[in-house]
Amino acid sequence: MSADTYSPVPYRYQRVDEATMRDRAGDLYARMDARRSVREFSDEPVSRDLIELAIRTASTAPSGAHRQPWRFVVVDDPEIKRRIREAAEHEERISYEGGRMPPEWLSALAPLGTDWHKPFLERAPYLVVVFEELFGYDEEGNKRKNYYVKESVGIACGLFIAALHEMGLATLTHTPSPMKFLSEILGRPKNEKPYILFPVGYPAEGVEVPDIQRKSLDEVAIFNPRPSADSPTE
Ligand code: IYR
Repeated sequence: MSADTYSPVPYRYQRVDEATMRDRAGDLYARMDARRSVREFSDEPVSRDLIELAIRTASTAPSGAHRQPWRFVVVDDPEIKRRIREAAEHEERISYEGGRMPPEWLSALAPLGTDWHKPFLERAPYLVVVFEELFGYDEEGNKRKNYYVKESVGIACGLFIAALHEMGLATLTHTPSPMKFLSEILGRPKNEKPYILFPVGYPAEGVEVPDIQRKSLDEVAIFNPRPSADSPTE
């Protein structure tokens, strides 16, 4: 743990020339643009050290007050995976067929072809369940606040997805809802809340994905906007 006073060290920064910057950025963009969420996995095993490396990369994320409020809970035990699938499908069935998801939500999901069946929860070699650490504890056991927890954990999850994709593994940002069963099955303490469940593995042979497009740069990036008459002010 670092001291609770400001004691900076030099940043080992290595500048590269602009051509190299463009090459690297272009290569990374092309690789990331080829990433797709998949819902069907091969049961081919994946070495544990690869999962550990992806978690290390995820854990380089910036976080509020550097609290690093993420926990990556890794499951490859078939019996635990079975319990997770059973509980997730129970909740998802109520969501999809028991009226918990309103028609508008169901129609938003229609192009993704999802339903309450989640066989990937048993078939993928790993389930990585990310928990947000809502608060921590100091040395005396008193509660210690964390900051920007959702933002921090979201950034870590983004890096995790990128790390998996870079090594050729597939995943899915799965959020069975509600997710409380994950705390129970995995015996997590009350200061941790389930955030996302990532099945991780190789994609199933011949897997298909929804025919969806990414927004163009113009749609997602706005340079130097000015106040306008119809922009909301409150
Ligand atoms: N949790 C459900 C429903 C679902 C919700 C959203 I938002 C998605 O982008 C995809 C699915 C499920 O996992 O099927």
